Amino acid sequence: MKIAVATQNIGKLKEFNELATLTPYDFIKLPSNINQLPAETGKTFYENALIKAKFVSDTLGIPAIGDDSGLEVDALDGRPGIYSARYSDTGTDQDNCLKLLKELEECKDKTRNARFKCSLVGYFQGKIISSSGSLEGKIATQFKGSNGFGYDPIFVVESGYHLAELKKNEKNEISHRSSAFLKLLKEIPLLFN
Ligand code: ITT
Repeated sequence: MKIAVATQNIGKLKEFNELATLTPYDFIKLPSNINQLPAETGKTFYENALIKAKFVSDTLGIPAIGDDSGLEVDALDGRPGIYSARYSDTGTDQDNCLKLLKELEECKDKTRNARFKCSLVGYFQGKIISSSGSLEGKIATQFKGSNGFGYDPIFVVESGYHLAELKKNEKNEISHRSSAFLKLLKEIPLLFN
């Protein structure tokens, strides 16, 4: 049973592949004829995940799962939120992290509480399933670790480690993406019925 993972983010894809080993499904990456996903015009993680899943499913004719995720920082009223990938001018992971550290340094509110959110939406022929997950933590003052992707080097989890210091199986034990994935797994048969 093939399901396309509607993402161009290699970091997300690697985590999906690791999670998928526990399932009976064959999660496939985007084929080369899909080299761009539609504009993320939604106002929520859910809406953007649905846009990606529907586009890929309709294009390939098989079920697809879209992942829209990001970081909500309390001192910044929830920003960057759904704009996490497009936060800095370049949109690179490094520049996004640097911009966030600078903004927090200049911010009056010195609390550094934040959370990752992940919305997963599965789509096939008008059928929709969805789930979400979150991971609480704090924004560090500097980068640490070389695993993971995105904001992982500056996100500190309860144990005191930066997410980028964790091995992929350790991140998958606690992450916003894995908790959303485990919930979605129970619903996936609905897409094939
Ligand atoms: P696709 O739309 O192709 O899936 P994207 O990177 O544009 O890829 P999003 O629009 O969902 O995906 O943006 C999510 C951003 O939030 C992502 O680029 C990361 O910077 C960040 N992010 C999401 N999950 C993360 C995680 O587990 N660790 C670190 N950063 C994460």
